Amino acid sequence: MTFEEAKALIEQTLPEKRFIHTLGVVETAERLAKKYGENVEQARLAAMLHDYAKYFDAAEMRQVVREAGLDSNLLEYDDELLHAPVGAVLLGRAYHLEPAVLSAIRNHTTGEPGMSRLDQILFVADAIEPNRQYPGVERLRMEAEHSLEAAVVATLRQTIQFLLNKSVRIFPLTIETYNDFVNLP
Ligand code: DGI
Ligand code: FE
Ligand code: FE
Repeated sequence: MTFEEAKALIEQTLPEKRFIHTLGVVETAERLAKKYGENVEQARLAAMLHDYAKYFDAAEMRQVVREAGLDSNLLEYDDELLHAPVGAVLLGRAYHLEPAVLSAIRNHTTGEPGMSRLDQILFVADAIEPNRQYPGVERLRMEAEHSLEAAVVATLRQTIQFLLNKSVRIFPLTIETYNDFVNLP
């Protein structure tokens, strides 16, 4: 799948506000890929597609989790978590996409212990793209300028704090990713 094909698909799949967020993620992921020496085309494509399933019906996404044999733990947590792994499964079935691109899409919400540099770039770009506005985003943007791993940790800290403040369940993979990255030198 080419970038232009992905862009046309996403423009017709997502509402305008989410498409604008997506364009911000593309721009940021491209910049980070150049800065950290990762594959720019893969970063742009993964960013364009990352929220493909964001507004899909939750019951249908839960069905994909069962039928595709995804982690059944996903069914015990917020439906917001489903769009990343389910999006990767559906895109992988419908289009020819490299495993590295599908991995970045799959891991963009929770991260994953040991995730690739491309995964890290999309994970951070999603949190800091120019249209994002929340307390602490400027600090994350600064972290991303000096260390990708530090920015991953800072993004997870922000997410976990946000979830704690909302008194909602935290998906174990989010904590596992935090633990994996926090002690890196
Ligand atoms: O899809 P986006 O809004 O661009 O960003 P995202 O894919 O990072 O999704 C963020 C949403 O996912 C946000 O509503 C918080 C939620 N989320 C992220 N990690 C966890 C989580 N929700 C729960 N319950 N547990 C998590 O660990
Ligand atoms: Fe998302
Ligand atoms: Fe997003």
